[in-house]
Amino acid sequence: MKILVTGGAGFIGSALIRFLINETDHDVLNLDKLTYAGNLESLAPIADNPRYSFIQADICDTASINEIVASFGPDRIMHLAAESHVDRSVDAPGEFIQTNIIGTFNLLNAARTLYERDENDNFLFHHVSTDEVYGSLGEEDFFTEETPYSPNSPYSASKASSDHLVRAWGETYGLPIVVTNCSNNYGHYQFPEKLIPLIIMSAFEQKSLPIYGDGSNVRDWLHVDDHARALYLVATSGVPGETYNIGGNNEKTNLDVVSTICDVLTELRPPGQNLSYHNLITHVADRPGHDFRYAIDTRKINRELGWLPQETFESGLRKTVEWYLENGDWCEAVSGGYEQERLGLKSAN
Ligand code: NAD
Ligand code: TDX
Repeated sequence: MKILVTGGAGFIGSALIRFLINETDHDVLNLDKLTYAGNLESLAPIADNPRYSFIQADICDTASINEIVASFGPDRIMHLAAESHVDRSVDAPGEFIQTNIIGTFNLLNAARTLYERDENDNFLFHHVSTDEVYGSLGEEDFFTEETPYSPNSPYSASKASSDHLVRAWGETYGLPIVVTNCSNNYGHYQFPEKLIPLIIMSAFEQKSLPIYGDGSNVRDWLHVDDHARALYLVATSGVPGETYNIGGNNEKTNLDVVSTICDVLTELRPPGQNLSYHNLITHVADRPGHDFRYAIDTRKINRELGWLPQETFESGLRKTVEWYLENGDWCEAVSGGYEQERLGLKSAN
């Protein structure tokens, strides 16, 4: 099968491509603009494989996208390209509207043209989305595939818009589509703006560890390799027209996550005498519109596709800390001008 992956140089996209190349026999074309978040170093382990190829392109560039989709003629489009960081969407929402909404619209049009041209019964457009489209939960309850959309940040609103476009292309034009909504991912090759790598790197450099607000916000953490397996299963066995929620059944408060990272680091890299990673924890101004809790009801994908996460949070987090400690070169290479500064305090528009 020929699979076009958009955003394959990003965190989840690169994990997916490493999985597709190492564990399946499909041909993969990676289409990525290589924004600050896209790094071909993350694909070094499979870059020389003859089943893998890369093209640098912007999903907002209609002519290029039409040309690439028409000439590659994929059986699957797995669409991950997006602006993905909530704090950046608070500072500068424009790119999120362009890439996440207009870019998805372009890709849907190109997919529709291809589908009508080839009449390929095996074609599927898989849109990779987030649980943040459902908004924020209180102490109880879980997001199901039936939970009404209620996005709160410019990021989640743009992803919700793109989910709706994908659904509409399925209903109106008969394009075979499937949508997955996943909880927070963590693991190796994640850009160090996100909570877990940010905290690991800052702690290691003895910088303060910023916790937004009181740290009681809850996220449901999933290891990125478990997500990649789930995405492949949905892309190959999911029912067109359906949505599948994907989550780790791993709810943690942010304070718990940061404390656990400090514990693991203390064991792996004991801090100097009279120093403590925990003492670096600093409560800072809360994120505007900060969703309190995300938690996924994964029964549909468990029951219908037989998917279960394999990594526990404890083992996955330890591996992740070890990976960041051993891969300072990758972190330096990808960081560019970013130095773990605070983002998302409505500094621009
Ligand atoms: P990421 O920011 O690490 O990577 C995004 C990739 O998309 C980068 O390689 C970037 O270069 C590329 N890209 C951005 N704009 C582009 C454009 N205009 N044209 C082509 N390529 C472009 O993101 P991620 O964390 O890997 O997330 C991937 C997808 O999964 C996103 O759609 C995101 O909304 C979704 N998601 C992420 C998480 C998470 O926890 N990270 C959870 C659920 C869903
Ligand atoms: O420095 C920080 N301090 C802090 O307390 C950062 C960067 C974050 N936080 C908090 C905010 C969140 O409650 O940690 C939690 C996780 O934050 P992020 O890593 O920014 O992730 P989140 O906002 O939950 O969104 C992530 O999961 C869903 C991804 O970035 C999205 O792309 C995905 O859709």
